[in-house]
Amino acid sequence: MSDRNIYKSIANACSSGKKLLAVLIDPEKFELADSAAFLRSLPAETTHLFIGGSSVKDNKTGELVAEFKLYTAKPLVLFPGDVNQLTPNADALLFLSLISGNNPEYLIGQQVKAVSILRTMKLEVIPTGYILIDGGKESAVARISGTSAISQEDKQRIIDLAKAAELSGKRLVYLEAGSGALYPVRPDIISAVKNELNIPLIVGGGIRTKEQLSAAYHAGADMIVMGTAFETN
Ligand code: 1GP
Repeated sequence: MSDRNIYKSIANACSSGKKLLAVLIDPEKFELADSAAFLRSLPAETTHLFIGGSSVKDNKTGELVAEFKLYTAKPLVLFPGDVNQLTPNADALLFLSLISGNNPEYLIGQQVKAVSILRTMKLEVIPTGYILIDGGKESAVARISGTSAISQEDKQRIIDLAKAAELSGKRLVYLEAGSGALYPVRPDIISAVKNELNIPLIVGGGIRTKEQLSAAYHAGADMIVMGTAFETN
């Protein structure tokens, strides 16, 4: 457990216009022995490390968090696909609700299962509205949750979902095109959502180039999540 207030630092960055960059590491696809070199190789702009995957076996998440703690002081934030990925040594947890889909297991089922685990952990829990948007191919999130991504043509629904998340008490909204998406969430969607929100906006999925990164920031993303770009490069 950490005594840092991760949410407050994200919200402060958001209100002062500082842009945040989270690098996502999937413990299932990562060699622990590479930790030190990997962390050294990240761009200086990296502000957070997100840790999670669609399905991670055994205690790989806990092992990865413990190993990373040896080499970095950056906040380690859990971004879990399910309750098996909760581990006490992280700095915070994105408590995700997949509000774009109608699968109760990912709207509230996993969250209820998490409670008895979280009671033992004292993790900082950040309620997050998670919205899956079409990125040109079926994502692991869609496959595992059995829900469909929202078309980028359905802009008003994306805006309304994001606002509904805020009005329901979520502290963050995450627009997700899916890891390895062929194309990211369109800038005009990001700016329309941002215009409606009073809480920080995270955008991820399919962002690989500096141009895509700055387009998403310029449109209003407070934090961008990149995973695949750092897996292959
Ligand atoms: C996935 O949004 C993240 O949950 C990151 O996506 O791997 O495409 O960068 P990429």
